[in-house]
Amino acid sequence: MTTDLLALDPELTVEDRLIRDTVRRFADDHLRPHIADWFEAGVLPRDLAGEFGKLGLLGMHLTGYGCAGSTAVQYGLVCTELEAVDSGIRSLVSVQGSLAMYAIWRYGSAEQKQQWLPRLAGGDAIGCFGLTEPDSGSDPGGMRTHAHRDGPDWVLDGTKMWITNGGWADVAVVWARTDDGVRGFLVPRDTPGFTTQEVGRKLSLRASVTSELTFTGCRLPADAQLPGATSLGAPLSCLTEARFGILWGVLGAARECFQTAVDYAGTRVQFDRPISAFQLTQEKLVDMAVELNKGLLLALHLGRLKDAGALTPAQVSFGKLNNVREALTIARQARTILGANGITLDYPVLRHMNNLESVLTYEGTSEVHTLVLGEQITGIPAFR
Ligand code: TGC
Ligand code: FAD
Repeated sequence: MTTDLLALDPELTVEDRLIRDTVRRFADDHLRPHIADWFEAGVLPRDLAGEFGKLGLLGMHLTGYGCAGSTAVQYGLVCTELEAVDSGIRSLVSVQGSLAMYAIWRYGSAEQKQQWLPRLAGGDAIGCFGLTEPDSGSDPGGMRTHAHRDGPDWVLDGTKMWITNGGWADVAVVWARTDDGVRGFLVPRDTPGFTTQEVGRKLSLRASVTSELTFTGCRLPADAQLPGATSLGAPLSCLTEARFGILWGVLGAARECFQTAVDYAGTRVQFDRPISAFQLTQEKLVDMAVELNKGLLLALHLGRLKDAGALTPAQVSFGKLNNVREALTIARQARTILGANGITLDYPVLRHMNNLESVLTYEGTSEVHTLVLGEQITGIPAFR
């Protein structure tokens, strides 16, 4: 029996498979045995960042400053293995590498890169990325957080909401309105006036730190500003990086749900037969396998485009829209196959399903990505 119905595995290089299998082994040994408990308790051990740093996973697709310089496909494969455990674990890695580190790597000064990137790559420091606000999510251009000049300094005021890694972060990459448009700032943890508050009572992404960041008269030196970021396009370009990881990652969650359903259906007996022998169950498993493999094919294609420097943001929207939507459908189908057992934390499917509800919303909702593609097709932006 195989789940690799399109024979995609041989398409990977030996190095791709080595990296993937190393991360899968780490996940089996150190993450999978604990994840249900972490999710139930609503915690994630902070020292995982150091472990991921040692494995070279943080900012692995970036070059220099202790980053591994891996290919986009390799980064995608790692996201898949991490999210097969839990979306919260992939979130930790993608916010660190694709949002916080990428912003500094692409838009930071030489000093900012030198100060932060090696520590972030090693997991000795944690970063977060503050774009969303309580009143501006899909429309980040409506942000209220603002920075104004006071002599050579900047003074930052405002609130960011739903920020992954926020409560842990040693440095926050914060996007704010200025007299000259949107700019990015590096705000160290100990900056007076910078506080964080955890978002509680979550039913999704429980094994992830999600925080509100508040900035009250935060005085920052002139060199806290990211010199290369000169418009809203800068944070949006970071989102493209993170969305790329997500379109691979969710296939891990989908794979875990699919495999759980196949295993369960093979051993669960009703009406004197394993439920996998019923045509209706087989139809569900086939639908899941078809979408999972199509998603992988899409991810590999987009990964190769990215490695060739030819991937466009709209193509990333295509991948994020399709793969998250299909992963969620796969999780829901798996849940039905597990019957009542599917609602517990003894199996990963409802945990994944709940997580995927967040993934459907963050990094651009399915509606936003639909409108991005709608604009590609018609030439008419329908956002406003
Ligand atoms: P618009 O006028 O279209 O664009 C402004 C400038 O940005 C450029 N641009 C992009 N560049 C790179 N990548 C992209 N994806 C880009 N999208 C737009 C654009 O070309 C333009 O450049 P220029 O040079 O002409 O100025 O901007 P808009 O305000 O109309 O917005 C368009 C829209 C709705 C697509 C955008 O606002 C959007 O993507 N909204 C969704 C917001 C979002 O995804 N937020 C995510 C926050 S971070 C997060 O969720 C982390 S989750 C944790 C985890 O990842 O694990
Ligand atoms: P809204 O923008 O208020 O949208 C609500 C609904 O309206 C959605 O269905 C949306 O698609 C729809 N809608 C909005 N505009 C339109 C339109 N023009 N046409 C049709 N429908 C529309 N943000 C960060 O900056 N950093 C992070 O690290 C981060 N981590 C997150 C972690 C978690 C667990 C979650 C849940 C969110 C996180 N976010 C983060 C925030 C996330 O990016 C936003 O939730 C997301 O962009 C959507 O914004 P919103 O929740 O304000 O929803």
